[in-house]
Amino acid sequence: MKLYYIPGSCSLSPHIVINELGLDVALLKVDHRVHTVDGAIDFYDVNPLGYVPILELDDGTRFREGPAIVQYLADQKPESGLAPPNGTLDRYRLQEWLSFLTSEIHKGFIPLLYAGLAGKYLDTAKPKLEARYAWVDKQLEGRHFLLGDTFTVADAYLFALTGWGQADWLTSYYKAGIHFDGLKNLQAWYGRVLQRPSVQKALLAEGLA
Ligand SMILES: N[C@@H](CCC(=O)N[C@@H](CS)C(=O)NCC(=O)O)C(=O)O
Repeated sequence: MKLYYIPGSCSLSPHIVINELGLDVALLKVDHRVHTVDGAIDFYDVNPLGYVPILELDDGTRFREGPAIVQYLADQKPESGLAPPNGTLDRYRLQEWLSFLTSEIHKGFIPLLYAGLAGKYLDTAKPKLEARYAWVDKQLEGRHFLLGDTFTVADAYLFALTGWGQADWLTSYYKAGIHFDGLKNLQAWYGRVLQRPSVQKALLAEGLA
């Protein structure tokens, strides 16, 4: 398999999941400024929509969309517990989280990114995203991870997104970072996830450690 990724982007989520599972996946870095892979392949030939993550199977089949990709990966080794078994209530709970993360958090960051460029939207977009994070903080009360005691692909996704709130390398885009100061549960969760060897390995490989 191959994973097309942009360092520090949402593709960090499947990258962490691959490390958790110990899967043999080649990492192909996309240059987001010119949309090429290794300076040669036109990334629009891989994904006409131009975005990562893309997972390519050995037979050439390609998957888009992070939430689908991480579930596909987790299902390669169900015993890992990274995704609860299909058809169970917990699996739908996981999908509930992945949908929330993709629409309410992931895409909640986008207006901030453009706000840094255009000087607009911050006043409405930032408080909304901060309110979502405050809600996540409450959900983490008394829990180690989003679904309970077990780390799942939803934690990998939230980790990849949450790094954007304060990332130094994004300050050229953001006018202001997201502040997590009062969110004790979120902070403790972030520290726990950060310590995982799969996460450290992914951050190192993407040049973010
Ligand atoms: N709906 C997609 C969105 C992925 C996405 O937003 N990817 C960003 C990085 S986080 C990207 O590749 N942006 C580069 C571009 O669109 O040119 C998913 O959830 O996987």
